[in-house]
Amino acid sequence: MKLSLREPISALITPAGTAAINVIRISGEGAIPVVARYFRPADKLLSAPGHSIVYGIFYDEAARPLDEVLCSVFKAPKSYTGDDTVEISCHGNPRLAARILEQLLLHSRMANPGEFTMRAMYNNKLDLIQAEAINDLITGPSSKSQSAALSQLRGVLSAKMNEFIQRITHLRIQCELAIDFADQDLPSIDEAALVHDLTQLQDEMAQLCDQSQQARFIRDGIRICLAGAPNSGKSSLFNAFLNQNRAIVSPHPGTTRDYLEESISLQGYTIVLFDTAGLRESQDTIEQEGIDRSQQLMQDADLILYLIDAQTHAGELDMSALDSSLHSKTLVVLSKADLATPAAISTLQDALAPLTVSSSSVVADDGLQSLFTAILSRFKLLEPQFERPLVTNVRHLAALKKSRQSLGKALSALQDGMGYEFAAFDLIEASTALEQILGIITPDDLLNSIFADFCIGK
Ligand SMILES: Nc1nc2c(ncn2[C@@H]2O[C@H](COP(=O)(O)OP(=O)(O)O)[C@@H](O)[C@H]2O)c(=O)[nH]1
Ligand SMILES: [Mg+2]
Repeated sequence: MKLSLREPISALITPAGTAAINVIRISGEGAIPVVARYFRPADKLLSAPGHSIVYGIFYDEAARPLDEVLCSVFKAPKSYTGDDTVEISCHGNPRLAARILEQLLLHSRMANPGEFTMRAMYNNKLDLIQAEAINDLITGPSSKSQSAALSQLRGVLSAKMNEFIQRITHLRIQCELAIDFADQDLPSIDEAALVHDLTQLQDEMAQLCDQSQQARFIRDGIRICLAGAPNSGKSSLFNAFLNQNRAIVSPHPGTTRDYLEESISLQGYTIVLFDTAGLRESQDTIEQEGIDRSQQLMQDADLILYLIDAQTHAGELDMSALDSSLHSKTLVVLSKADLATPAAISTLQDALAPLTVSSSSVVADDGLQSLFTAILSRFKLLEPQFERPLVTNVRHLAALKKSRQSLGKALSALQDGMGYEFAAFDLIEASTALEQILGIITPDDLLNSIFADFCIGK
């Protein structure tokens, strides 16, 4: 899909529905005269400076007044898109907004999803990372995912990518000089320094890739599965996390058969929490199906909270129900801590080492605090995250990995004495991958698919 970057495009930019006001945006060459066709006083709109608001009446094609509106005027390049833009605020009746948009569409085209932002990118108002951050900022489910998006919008990650590109370019120029002057009697380049810089760059990229796992937790939330023997207190803990009586709590083992799923915010991070059927051998086919589902949820979870009743130790022996491959993502919770002595808890804790153990009580004051801290520290989410660049987007991560691979190839080329030509070629590949992250050179198809995820009006 090849789109003209000049023709005016329009869309409703507030949610379709009854509200105090609705806003319709038109942007592109001639956007202001298009609105002026339907707006009185037209001359006031046509002569309005950028960043001003003009009050007037919007008429339809047949010169019937439709609504009293405010037109916010933005002039190129000082607008969201970088082109002339008018945002018409009308009364919040969806039919009115539709009528106004209808008139504008006689002289403009309906904007595609994300097209305003796409134009902003083509007009160098923002790079692709920042454009994608805008979508994340709109759709981010938690305050932390929004902070991460905002930091990307403010250019923290872009700055890092640009720095990487500059450093790669610097290395490439040295390789190219070495090629050009190979047969001359000039001082040769310092190959040890080149290898050193290249290794350093590769390490920094590797670190950024490693941190992306954590970034995924910030962006998409952490999937936590409650598991353990029947009656160990899973449903009670589930309800305590949610702060409501969502799951049935009962002293009868085997109450929870199907699983329950709810999203909550834990200190600004999204947690997707699953309450599951207790793990035990069961003759009941429905309960057994529930237990099979619990096993599957444990496989898919980022963290398993495995509950052991601190008083009765019931479930302790059932640790065998937990596949040993899952131990590394398990946090053992000694539940009902209010019913056990600190000494008993500490003995249990020692017995369960080297697994990480925390305790909880849904009846004691602050009985969940140490568990919350244990969860967040496990994902290294206790320190502030957002001053440093974070790769939260899979597309960015894939490109970063590709770039790091190319650096690795360049390094081997140098170390194996294959010649600077090879190293220079690999370095070009390495920076190309990063340029794709920023949208400097990104194929149209990819751009279209990225912006297709946006909502219309953005
Ligand atoms: N004193 C105390 N009792 C609890 C606690 N958590 C759960 N219980 C009780 O333990 C029983 C089983 O709880 P439930 O949440 O249904 O366990 P599940 O089968 O693992 O889901 C219920 O009678 C709860 O009231 C706790 O922290 N302290
Ligand atoms: Mg239950």
